[in-house]
Order: sequence, then structure tokens, then C-alpha cells
Amino acid sequence: MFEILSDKLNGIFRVLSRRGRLSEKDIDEGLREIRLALLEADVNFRVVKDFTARVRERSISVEVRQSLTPAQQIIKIVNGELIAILGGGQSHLASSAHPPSVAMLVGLQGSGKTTTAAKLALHLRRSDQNPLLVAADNRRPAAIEQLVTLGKQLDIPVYSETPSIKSKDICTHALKKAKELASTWVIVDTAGRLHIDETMMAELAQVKQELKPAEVLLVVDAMTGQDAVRAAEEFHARVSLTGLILTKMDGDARGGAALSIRWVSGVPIKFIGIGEKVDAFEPFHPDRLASRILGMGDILTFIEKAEATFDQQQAKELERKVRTATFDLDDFLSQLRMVKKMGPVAQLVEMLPGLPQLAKQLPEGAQEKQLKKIEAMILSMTPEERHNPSIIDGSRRRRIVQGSGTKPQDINQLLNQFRQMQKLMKMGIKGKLPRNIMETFR
Ligand SMILES: Nc1nc2c(ncn2[C@@H]2O[C@H](COP(=O)(O)OP(=O)(O)O)[C@@H](O)[C@H]2O)c(=O)[nH]1
Ligand SMILES: [Mg+2]
Repeated sequence: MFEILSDKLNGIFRVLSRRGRLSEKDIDEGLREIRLALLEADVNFRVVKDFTARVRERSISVEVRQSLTPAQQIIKIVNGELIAILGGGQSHLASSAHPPSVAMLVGLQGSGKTTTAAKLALHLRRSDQNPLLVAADNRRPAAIEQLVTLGKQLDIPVYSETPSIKSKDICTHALKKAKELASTWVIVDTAGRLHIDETMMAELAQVKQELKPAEVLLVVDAMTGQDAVRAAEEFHARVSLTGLILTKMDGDARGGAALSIRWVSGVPIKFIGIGEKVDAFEPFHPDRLASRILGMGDILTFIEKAEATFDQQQAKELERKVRTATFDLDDFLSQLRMVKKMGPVAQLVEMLPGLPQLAKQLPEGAQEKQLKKIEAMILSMTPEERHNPSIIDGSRRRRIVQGSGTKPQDINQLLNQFRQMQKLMKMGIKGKLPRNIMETFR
């Protein structure tokens, strides 16, 4: 899930970051593409509209556009707003003051209710709770059987009765059983339908009244897109939900349900199901999903590291040199060192979107080696050579080769690259220049 959206967003950010300073028009163009990417991912149009309006409002500010890294600022804003539409922080399970706490699972048939009941019970037991599962889905004998089997497998008790008993009564008896077993949690698997209908809702309301649950959790299949979002709205209107569990997040759907459901329904996502196995289940973290969608490995950590390392004043000075084409090999060297200060290059590259593939093509440690070589060559030059490399002739080159333990080709390559950089600077293509040496890796 999310791969397509992730790729699209990364492409958009890559284009933006190549552009240096951003005009209002650049930002609007980027936003238009973000809007399209979200709509293609089946995100609810109201969510898309609100999201892009908020990102625009924050991105358009002069501080962002005039900053040294406008594209990265925008990625940060997008990340923040994604987290916001996903609910902000983590939403924990609520328990009642006196045990047992009851979690009632509701949802359409096939959404993954029964499987999720077992997953939740296992999750609770792993947090030192004592759960009891209740098979209140009396519509299909097979559903009772399914829960009993899962309970046996996990060694978690399951309360069940013959299907002829009303669900409300099964629940009454189950609560008694929970007292006997000193259960701290009771997890109730209720009957679903293929479609939302009046009988089901009335029955759920009755069961809810009986159980007085701490949690009414709607289990929805994330693969069903906007249908899942509508289901959340309707269930919430009828039985007033306390949380959502999104199942089948391991599927290859476009991710629109996950990205819309919290914002549209107002109900927090508490857990996600990520596979058929009973332990394929985890608490939902908006921030983790957002950074997964932005496909950034850990780009935020990278941005923070970069901000801490690249002194703003230094960067301004550098820009002045670029503008006046007085950037020399000494400046080049200090750029190189800033990059090195940030940590192993391979690790940095890992954190950048799109770059890991490129890094894989290089043998391990190759980038560091390359950087060390460049550093050695520049250090073997005299200050005059560094400031004005055009004076480097055959005999000077021999001296540098010996001093740095490199080959004449290496020096030629470095000087050629540097000449090209200078040429660009002289042409004054402002904003299109690599802002730091990392960009020469792009
Ligand atoms: N891939 C995947 N399959 C799931 C997940 N949760 C449930 N399923 C499958 O969805 C199907 C329906 O699940 P079930 O629990 O019987 O749904 P119910 O009718 O709502 O009780 C089963 O084949 C489950 O194995 C999940 O998170 N990922
Ligand atoms: Mg079921």
C-alpha cells in the first residue's frame, strides 16, 4: 500500500528541490501535482482540498520560500499536515475504571472482525492483560467455530453458545464468565452483514447497552477505499464509535481509506492489521505512516542533521561566493567537510528519497573513498593553486599526485568537474547551482 503515492510525491519533491528558491507559482504547480497524486490514491476530495489549502498557506510564506532549503521546508510541512489528517498523535485503548474493560468489535462481514478479535486479545495478553474472547456473532455457526479455533491456537479462553441464543443474552452470560475468570478485558466479536442495514444496527445498539463497553471499535477493510470511509460515518452515527481498526493494510490498495477515514469520520485509528497471521497487528502511529508515505526512510532526521550542521551564516557566505564566482577549491573543501561531519555518506544516502537505489550501485564505502581522495588532492595543493586551479600544470600535478597518493587522472577529473562548476557560476545560473556537495550526487 502507498507505493504509488509515495513514488509520485517523491518525484514532485525532487523537481522542487532542483529549483532552489521557489516562487509562488512553483509552489502552486507542486501543490497541483500533490493534489492529483492524492486524488489518484483515492483520498476523499474534501480531505485533499483541506490538506492542500493548509500546506499552501504554510508554504507560501516568505520565510519558507526565501529559506536556503525551500523544498525541504515544504516536505516538512507536508509531513506535518499528513500527520494531522491521520489524527496527530497515537490514540490508545481506553479501559474502564473497574475491570473487566469491554471492547466491542463491529463491522461489515469480511472486514476482518473475527481475525482482529483474536489479534487484539493476543496484543492485550502480551501487555500482561487477561483477555476473554466472546463469540457473539450468532448469525453464522462457522464464525463461532472460527473464533473458538483461534482461541485454542492462542490459548486464550473463548465464550460461546449455540447460535439460537440472542447475542444480547450471550453477552450477559459472557460478562458473568469474565468475572469468574478474573478477565481484565472482554473482546466481543459481533455479527456483521454484507451491507449496513437497520436490523444489524438495532442489534448492535442493544448489545452495546448490555455491555457498556469502554471501546466500540469499527473494523474496516482498508482495501475497500471510500466504502470504508462511508461505513465509518454510518456506524459512528448509529452506535457512536470510540476507535477504528484498519485491516489489510498489507494489501496493494492505493491507501485512500487510511488517509481519509480519520478526517472524515472524526474517529481515531487505534490499530492496523497487516497480514492474516494473528501477530500481524500493531498500534497505529500517524507519524510513522506519514514518513512511510513520504518514502523518506528518515528524511526528517536528515533535514534536522543538515540544519544543525550547515551553519546559516556560512551558507550565506557560500552563496555570495557562488554569485560572484569567487568560489574556489578551498570553499569546495569546506563543503566537503561539512558533508563529512554529518556522518557516513552511505548512511546519509540511505536517508534520502530516491538515492538508496543509486547507492546500491556503488560498492560499499565507495563514496567515502571518493570524498577522501578529493580531500587529499586539495590538501596537497598550495593555497594559490586552490584559489586559482588554472595554474596547475604538469609539474605541479606530479607534485600533487605524489602528495595525495592518487593518479594524474584523478586530478584531471577533479579539475574538470570544478571547471564546469565555475563555468556554471560565471553564467550566473542562480538557483540552479548545487547548493551543497550532496547535490552533486543527484
Ligand atoms: N491480508 C490480510 N488479511 C486479513 C487481515 N485481517 C483479516 N484478513 C482476512 O480477511 C478475511 C476475513 O476475515 P474475518 O476475520 O473472517 O472477517 P469477518 O467476517 O469480519 O469476521 C480472512 O480471510 C482473514 O484472514 C489483514 O490485516 N491482512
Ligand atoms: Mg467473523
